[in-house]
Order: sequence, then C-alpha cells, then structure tokens
Amino acid sequence: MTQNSSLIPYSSFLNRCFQLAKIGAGSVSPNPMVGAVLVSENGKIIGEGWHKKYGEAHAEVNAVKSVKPENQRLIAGSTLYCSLEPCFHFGKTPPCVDLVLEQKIARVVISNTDPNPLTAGKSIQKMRAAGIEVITGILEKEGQDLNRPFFKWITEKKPYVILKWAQTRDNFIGKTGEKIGISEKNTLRLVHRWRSESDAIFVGTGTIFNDNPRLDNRLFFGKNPLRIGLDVRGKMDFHHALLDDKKETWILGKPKIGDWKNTKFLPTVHGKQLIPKLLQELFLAKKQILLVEGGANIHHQFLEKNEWDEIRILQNDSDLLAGVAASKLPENAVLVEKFQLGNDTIYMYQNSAPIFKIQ
Ligand code: AOF
Ligand code: ZN
Repeated sequence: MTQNSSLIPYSSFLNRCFQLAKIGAGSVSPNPMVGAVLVSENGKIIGEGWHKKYGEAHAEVNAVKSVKPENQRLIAGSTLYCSLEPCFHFGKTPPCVDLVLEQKIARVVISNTDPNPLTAGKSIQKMRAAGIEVITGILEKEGQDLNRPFFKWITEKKPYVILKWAQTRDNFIGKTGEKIGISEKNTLRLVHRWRSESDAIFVGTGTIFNDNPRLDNRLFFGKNPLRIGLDVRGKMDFHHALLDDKKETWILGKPKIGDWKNTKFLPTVHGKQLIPKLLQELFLAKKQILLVEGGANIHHQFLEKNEWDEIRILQNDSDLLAGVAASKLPENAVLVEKFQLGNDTIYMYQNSAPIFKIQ
C-alpha cells in the first residue's frame, strides 16, 4: 500500500515504534531493533514495547505485557503497530503472530516485511487468513534505514561495515610513530557510543604499534565489542593493550603461546583474503556490525573492494600541516548527516548502493 494523507496517523504511531526500537541499539544484534505500539479502538495508546535484548522477548510481547490491568479488556479489537512484521517461527522466543491471534487484535499496521526467510510474509498471510486487517509498507524506507545492518545481514550474509576516522581540517589522520589526539573529549564519547552499538572493532598493525589502542567502550553505557587486531608477523608483545586477554579479542596473525581465555588467534586471515575472510568469520560468529577504526591502509582496502556501508568522519578544525593522509572519500559516498560537536564536525556518509531491494 502506498502512503497518502489519510494514513498520517499510521505514520505517527509507526514513528513512535521507531523511537522505541532505537532504545535497543547495541543490545539486540544480530536481531533487528523493533518497536510496537498497541492502540485501542478509541485511538489511545494502551501499550508500548520494544525488543530489549538479544534472545529475550520481542517488541510485540513487551507491548502486550505493558498494558495496565484496567486496560486489558481493550486489547481485543485494538490496532497493533509494529516496525517489523511479527515473527512466524519458534526461535529463541515463540511466534509473535500467535500472540496477535490469541489477543484478538483486530488490525496490524507494519512498516517492513521481515526479510528473515523464516517469516518473510508468512505472518502477514496467517493474520489475513484469520480475518485480521493487515496494512503493510508504511514508512518502509524509514524502517529499512533503522535496520540497515539487519537487512544486509539477512540478505547478503555479511556484517555491516562502518569506516570511521578522525582527521584535521587539512585531511591528516596522524603522524607515523607518534600518538596524537585529533578529536575533542565529547567527540570521543560519541565514538565510544558507536563502539557500544557495534559488535566488533577492527584496527590494522600500524594503528596497534602507533597508538596501542584499548578498543573498549569506557566513555559510554552498554557493551564492549569484540576487539580485532591485525598482526600477521606476530610482532605484538605483552605491553600491547590488545593482548591483555581481558576482553573478547581476535588477533589476525601468528598465534602466541599462552593460557588465553578471551583471545583467539586466526592465523589464516590476512593478505588478499583479509577482508572477505574476516567478514565471513564475523558472520559465522554472529557479529553484525563492524566498526573499522583504521588506519588509512586498512580503510583503503575496504574502500577499494567497496566493502563498506557507512563512513563516519570526525573533522577537527585544526591543521597538522604534515602527516598520514586520510583516505579519499569514494564517489559512491552520499552525505546523510552532518553536525557540530564543539570544534569537531561529524560527517556521516552511506554507500549509495541499496542494501535491500524494496519489494
Ligand atoms: C518480531 N519482533 O521484536 C523482533 C523480531 O530468535 P528469536 O526468537 O529472537 O527471533 C529472531 C528473529 O525474529 C529475527 O531474526 C527477526 O527475523 C525476528 N525479529 N520479530 O516479531 C521483534 N526482534
Ligand atoms: Zn516475534
């Protein structure tokens, strides 16, 4: 169904679903972020829910659970708004479509059909067959934008790749052999937020030896992602933070003897096969979002293969005059957002290639 002015109320409730869904950022991957709103026949919101944590209850279940006892009689006959088609299958949780039927919900308004082959329109069919009015495709593009990593993951079986770098106004990302800070403190907090919303962070050998990064999330709430460092020749030593074995870590390179608890060595992932092999390993490990923090050589390899989905550049207004040059922005990069944080300007680009074909 296409959108027209008579569907504006649908849009506003679905926008609320998107807001709710986003609370799950960083906690639900590799599942999608999903929000649901229950609206009674007289147009009042009686329940709201979102998918909070991977493996736990889905948005629809939380929306039904949130209804106050005095409003429970209003569920039958109500309209359920969901940012994604309710699931059809028994996964880590039972099918949400059965909950919709049990609760005698009269109408369901959906933004996106679930591309997961286990659902993929089957719930829509089942609900229609049971006499429920189902309206789909409202704010479809916005729904897909919300879950770009999930759509790519399901349709291409690959993680979503975000290239991130900080640069000076004159396009330098640093100096060889010297650790220099470019971004301001508040901007670093934003970077840690991005880390918390990612499943893995990757850096190359140059960055490890230059900056000795910890690659953790210490400035924002939420989780620490998997740390990945490239060390083909096994030159890292125990003063490197990535070898502290304190957090889940992959080292792409020569194994080091030791009693490792959280560190895994993947000796075969390098050379020409580096990117395809890494993406495949990440997919198998259910890591959906990869943040690539550098350096320029690593970014270059992802750009050359067009294996990237977003580029996020943090540009400080200072000049460095000389140093390591930032990667060149590819022609297929589309600016989708730009904002200011103190003396830093944040540029967010997306790859113009569509991730997911609108059916
Ligand atoms: C929904 N509502 O809130 C979400 C859905 O293993 P499970 O049971 O958690 O199922 C995961 C799949 O369910 C996921 O791949 C996607 O297809 C769908 N996610 N569906 O009805 C939700 N998060
Ligand atoms: Zn579900």
